[in-house]
Amino acid sequence: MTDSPAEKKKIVLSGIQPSGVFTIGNYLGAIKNWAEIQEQYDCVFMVANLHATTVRQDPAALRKNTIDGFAMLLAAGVDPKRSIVFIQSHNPHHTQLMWALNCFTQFGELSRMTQFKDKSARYADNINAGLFTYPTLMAADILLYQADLVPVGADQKQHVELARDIVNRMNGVYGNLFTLPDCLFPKAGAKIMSLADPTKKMSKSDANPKSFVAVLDPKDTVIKKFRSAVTDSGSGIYRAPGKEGIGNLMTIYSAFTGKTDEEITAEFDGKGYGDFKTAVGETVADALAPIRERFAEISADKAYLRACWESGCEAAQRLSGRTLNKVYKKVGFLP
Ligand code: AQP
Repeated sequence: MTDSPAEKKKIVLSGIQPSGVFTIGNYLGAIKNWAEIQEQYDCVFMVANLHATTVRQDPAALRKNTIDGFAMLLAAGVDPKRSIVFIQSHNPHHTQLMWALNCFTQFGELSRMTQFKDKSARYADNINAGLFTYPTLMAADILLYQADLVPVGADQKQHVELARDIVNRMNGVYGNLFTLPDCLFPKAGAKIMSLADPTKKMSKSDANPKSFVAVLDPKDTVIKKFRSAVTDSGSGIYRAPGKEGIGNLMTIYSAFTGKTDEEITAEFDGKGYGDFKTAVGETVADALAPIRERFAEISADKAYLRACWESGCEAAQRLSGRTLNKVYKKVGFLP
């Protein structure tokens, strides 16, 4: 991170939940982009394991997914020397700031969050307070690091807007406590849909493993999953209503090859869905191969991995501590 005002870059904060193994949706929609923006911004990236527990997690699986998720960020090109990379639960400032923010957030505001409404419908037997206050924890994540920009999909925009409302409210009462954050939207075309139901987002916590391709899936599994992807019963590789499955495969193929829709349609002119699916599978598997190899190397070096998350946590706490101290003092908590 740069400290001198002449070099001051904007600060970016982003996180990913270890709620499963990372999919190509997570890779294309988030992690790949994180590796790319490190040059331009001062970045803070975290494995958001606190957020993951708003839904029931098996403790052993959560531990494994947290470690694997951290290793995956490094394998995909997030550089722990250049960016701050850490595990959310290692920094207690997040939950400490969250308390202060909770007291400046209205029940009505949290009730209006569409993700809360969606998730309460999906997990109707476990509508816990954590699910309800998820947006104030997310606001704490952002505000602790005085982030200028938050890379998010459209589904998270409402949460960043709530963080902005909290900033305006608390800055209005206490003076200049927090930077007002903005969304940083990824380039178009990054939303990857489920291979089992192309009208649904590909998700790592989907109970059907055929619905997603994990970054760590071996080559034959990747090809098999693409070959069994749900498509329509027609022919022709182009986008049209009713051909959402083919459209999704085109999005994925395009993201990994840089080819346009027209180029893809021309490349597969006269060929069947089977040929296209195999080509997508092989392309994706080959593109992921170097990441899988780096992941295996990094994961084998447990001491290196631990050293990375410990130094990441120290750097994170150095920054977040400044904000937390300022807030606690202003609110009236004794030092
Ligand atoms: N299908 C997707 N296409 C593009 N981007 C995606 N992201 C997730 N799925 C896709 C992006 O990945 C980042 C991390 O997401 P997250 O783990 O914080 O939560 P999520 O969006 O809820 O991801 P999942 O995989 O769907 O997790 P579960 O199954 O636990 O709900 C975000 O930047 C997100 O946009």
